[in-house]
Amino acid sequence: MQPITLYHSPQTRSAGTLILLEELQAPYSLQVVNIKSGLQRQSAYLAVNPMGKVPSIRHGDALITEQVAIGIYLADLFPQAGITPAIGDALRGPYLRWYVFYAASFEPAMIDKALKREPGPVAMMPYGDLETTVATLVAQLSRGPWLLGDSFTAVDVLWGTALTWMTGFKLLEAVPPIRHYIDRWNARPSVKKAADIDAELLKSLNG
Ligand SMILES: N[C@@H](CCC(=O)N[C@@H](CS)C(=O)NCC(=O)O)C(=O)O
Repeated sequence: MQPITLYHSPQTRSAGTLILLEELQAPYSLQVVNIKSGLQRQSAYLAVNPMGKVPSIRHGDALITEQVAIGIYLADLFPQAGITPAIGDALRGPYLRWYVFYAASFEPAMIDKALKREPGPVAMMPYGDLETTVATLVAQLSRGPWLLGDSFTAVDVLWGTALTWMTGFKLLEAVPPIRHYIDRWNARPSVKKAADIDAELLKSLNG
């Protein structure tokens, strides 16, 4: 296996990738890009991700950006972890659906809300309207315990981390299906492990 490097800044979206690597028990090394110091806008990192955003990963010679692409890629690389519905598995389609729904609909809706942007006409918006977007998620989570039902999969890593910060910032109301999902998510050892890694990194960055 070629080496995997995660470009990571503590307590950002790249924490989700860190947790996923832990869930997958993947070998990896960390390259810290402290976004508070503006390293993401310097040429060394822009050569990795011209968008100046984390996460990014390097796997051998391949650079992969965008947390959703990284999540799908890494989960496919380590099927032995048992959290990746394979091509041909009945859960594969729904699995991809919820990955893409996050990036294409849910997060844009939440950011529009956070920035108090006036929503455009429903037919023009990639997510339609905020209420339907949130209701679609809540209906799915109500089936529980995980997004795809009984099986915990890699897509839960994306949603667990995102719903934790979105409810933490009060962008999203923690109605019971969301709250119970977040509680289940935060009880996973990988979440604690990544939080410990971030705490150590923050100590050295601030110290
Ligand atoms: N579309 C990107 C967004 C990543 C993103 O927004 N990352 C933030 C950290 S949470 C970032 O790198 N911000 C630094 C900056 O823009 O200066 C993804 O999904 O991976």
